[in-house]
Amino acid sequence: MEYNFSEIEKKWQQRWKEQQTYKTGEDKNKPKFYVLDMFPYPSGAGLHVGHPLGYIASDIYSRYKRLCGYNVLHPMGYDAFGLPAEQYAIQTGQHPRVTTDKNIARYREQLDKIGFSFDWSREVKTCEPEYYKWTQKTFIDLYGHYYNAKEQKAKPISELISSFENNGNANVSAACGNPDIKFSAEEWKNMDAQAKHQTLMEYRLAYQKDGMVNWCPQLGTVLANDEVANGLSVRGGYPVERKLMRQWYLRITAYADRMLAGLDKIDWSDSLKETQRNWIGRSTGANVRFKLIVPQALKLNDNFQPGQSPLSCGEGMGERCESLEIFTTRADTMFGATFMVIAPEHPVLAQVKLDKEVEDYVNWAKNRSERERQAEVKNISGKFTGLYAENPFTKKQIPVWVSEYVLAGYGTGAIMAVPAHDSRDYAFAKHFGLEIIPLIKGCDVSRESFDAKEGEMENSGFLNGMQVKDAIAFAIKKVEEMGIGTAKVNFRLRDAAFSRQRYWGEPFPVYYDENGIPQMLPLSELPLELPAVDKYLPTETGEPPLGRATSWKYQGKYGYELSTMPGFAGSSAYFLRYMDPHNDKCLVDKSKNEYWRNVDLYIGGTEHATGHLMYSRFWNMFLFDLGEICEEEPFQKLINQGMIQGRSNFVYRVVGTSKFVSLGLRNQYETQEIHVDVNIVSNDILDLDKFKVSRPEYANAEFILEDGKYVCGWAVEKMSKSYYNVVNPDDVVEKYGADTLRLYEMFLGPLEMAKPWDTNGIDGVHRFLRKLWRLYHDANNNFAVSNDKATAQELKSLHKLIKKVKDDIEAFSFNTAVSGFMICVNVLTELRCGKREILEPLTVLMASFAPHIAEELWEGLGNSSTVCDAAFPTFNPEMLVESSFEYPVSFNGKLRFKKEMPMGISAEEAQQQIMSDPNTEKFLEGKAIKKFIFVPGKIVNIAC
Ligand code: ANZ
Repeated sequence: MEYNFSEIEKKWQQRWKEQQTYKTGEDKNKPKFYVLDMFPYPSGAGLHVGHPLGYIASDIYSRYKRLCGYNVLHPMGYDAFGLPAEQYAIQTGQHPRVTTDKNIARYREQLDKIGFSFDWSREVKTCEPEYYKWTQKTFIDLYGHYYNAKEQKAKPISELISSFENNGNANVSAACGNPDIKFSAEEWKNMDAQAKHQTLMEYRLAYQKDGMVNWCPQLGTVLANDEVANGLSVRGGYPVERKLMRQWYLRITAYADRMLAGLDKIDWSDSLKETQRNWIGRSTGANVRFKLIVPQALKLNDNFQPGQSPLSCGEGMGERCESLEIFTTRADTMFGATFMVIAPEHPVLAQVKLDKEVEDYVNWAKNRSERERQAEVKNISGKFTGLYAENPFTKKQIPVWVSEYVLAGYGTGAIMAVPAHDSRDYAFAKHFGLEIIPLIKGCDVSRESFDAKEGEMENSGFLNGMQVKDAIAFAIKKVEEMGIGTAKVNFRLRDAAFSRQRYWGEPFPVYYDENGIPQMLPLSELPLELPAVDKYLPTETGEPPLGRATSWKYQGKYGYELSTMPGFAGSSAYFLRYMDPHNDKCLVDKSKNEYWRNVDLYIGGTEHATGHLMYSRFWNMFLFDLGEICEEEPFQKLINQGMIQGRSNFVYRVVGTSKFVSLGLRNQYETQEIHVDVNIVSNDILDLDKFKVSRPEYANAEFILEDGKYVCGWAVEKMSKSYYNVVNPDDVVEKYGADTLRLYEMFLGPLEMAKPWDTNGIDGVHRFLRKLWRLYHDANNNFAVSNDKATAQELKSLHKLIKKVKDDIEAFSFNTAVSGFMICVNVLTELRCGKREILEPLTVLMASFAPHIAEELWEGLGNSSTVCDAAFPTFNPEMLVESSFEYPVSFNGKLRFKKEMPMGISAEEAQQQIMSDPNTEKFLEGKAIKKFIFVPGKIVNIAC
């Protein structure tokens, strides 16, 4: 029997299932290792060959760790809630659950064919009520906690309430949505239920507020920032607008400092850490109040006196303004602040009479998305408001402008503009002809050298002569002394919008009481399951689809929250659930969590850098604060696999005809390049018959061939249906087997690099497996392995491989490991090595990469248990020490032949061996030896 991969693979997949080979044990005496893949969203298109890349790498690693004696947790599941199933439901009326189940079944079938070592008994699907029950419970806990900034930890809201009752909020150090609220114990006690509720909302880790959201009318829902790209929804590509809506939020900003600090403790790539650092965007600086000057003409009425109001405009967004509060990271540049700019949303604008022109501008700018407004300043826009402010350092009056480039949601929504040292301010000043004062010695503003981080201050009064860094600190101190501001840390990170106006997501465990105040369900009511609805569209009154379930009420009378949770809810704790997937008492039992702790190796795509990987770290830290889990960081090591791109093929139609010309001849004609399905092309040669039946218009196609063949052109592009370059792993498995697919995906190149799927090399990998097979079989294909002692050369080749495979797997360099296998098998084939002493360890080495063939060979070698339970071979460095040397043997200085002799051989023994070699007799040509020269480890020369 030749290497019959299809039979072998079926046999072992069946056997693994029957014997539960991949069921993870709970032997606590063994060290644990947790290997996780980012679980897939089961889309209708099924898997293409790009999807399993990361899964194959993690599978190799899992199997390797098991061979090294670890208890390995390697689970898989589905991120099963999501938009495509719902969009399909809207179009067809089919319940998203049905589509989702169907897609999951297809994914499972495809995954099974590749021979992964997943423990399917631990499968988690986020759409299952027994799982989302725990997502709902965590939401209730988030609602019931606040962030104690002093202890850097989430604490029960009841503690906060008792502080309020005793001392008001004066001594409270907590993350709060409105730092301006101040109240005494007395004031707290006098608040009515509604006011208390609103106050607590400013502290809860899950809270409601009216916020500007990304509203996508076509999808009928709000989207998170990372679900929007260039003003369009990532899924579907529909326009997204800004809209004010009451939403649930998670106070992820409370954890910003801990999330930054945590990055130093985990083994992620520098670029990924940098992406998260930028997303969190910690800036240190100061908030400074500038005195506002309102000309008579702008006053709304004669009594208008902005100085009367105790409130200042800034984060508090008070009703009246006496001053304009700005946030700056460069307090040292205040002497160069020649104008101010405020966001179009700034509340001061509502308190003064604006010119029609200014008002129109404000309305226009407000409706532009944050992204548009932050885009590179090409068309600089802005208006002078008519207001002035006083620069607190220079005491000069400076104009206040309004412009879209200042964002309402960052800092205080107002800036001091320092055109000499900030590039956007510079561009603005140049455009509108505003004053520019350089502040750092040698700074050449005309050359736009804004970013003079180093240097000595000038034109800066009391800061003159100082270095920038010291000047910043001194300026902030001065601001604080003058009582016009304080040092301030700002974050770019925003709280996470947590409501979606969709059907196919986790329902909130929330109902509204008779006063419209949201109440959490008691735990005994969980899970709150999705109700049935007649359509998956918003109601006629614009409520989310859950509003269609008119009798869906708590205790028959209280309306539930009608939005559902976003996609990142379910993926924020799934890795914990795998540790204890069937527990109906809690998300994960403490003892199980203490054993499995966190994920040792997480493999997945870079697209989750700021979404899932931020939210899940936050969620995990919160559960850690509750004492539910024992590790603060969920993913110790993380690797991003590179994208597999498609390799598209083209045919060239002679314009206006149904003739197709081969690549090499196409320049002789006027042609049109057309994508052709890569599945009817092999090694860039088109299958003509298949082409003719691929589309009706090709039925009568004629071909202009090169050497009897039609050669296609090619290009590397995204793998996409529209480019006809999608390769289904099922087809590869069918043709070559799963082991070839696995090896080939690894062989394509370094795991973390993007690379094209190029089937041209797949035959070579397949031939390698046949060669491996033949080492264990005789010419009649009978299993034939001898018990003869291995030679030093054979052992050397094996041990070289042991070392390489171990080092390469540990460095995630799977492509080089595959070439190591190829080299070793070539050497063993040349040596005709069919010895157990070599082939048995070789089988174990192969087992992580090509598990089916390894099992078959392992069984052939007489083993009755699975190769997964073998031990990874031990590397013996002594085997690599050269024990013999191939001596060049010359006659009168002319090299005639080579002879292998032991390293430590004596001159006499060497002479004896050379003399008895039949070659010697031939090259002596009957002459007598005059002199025998022997240089150990170098040469043999015979003078004759
Ligand atoms: C004066 C200045 C001089 C500034 C200078 C920078 C350089 P990061 O580091 O990102 O936190 N800024 C503050 N609030 C803003 C808002 N809402 N919209 C747009 N820009 C805003 O940026 C902080 C700096 O960005 C602040 O420091 C402020 O400009 C501007 F040579 O103040 B700076």
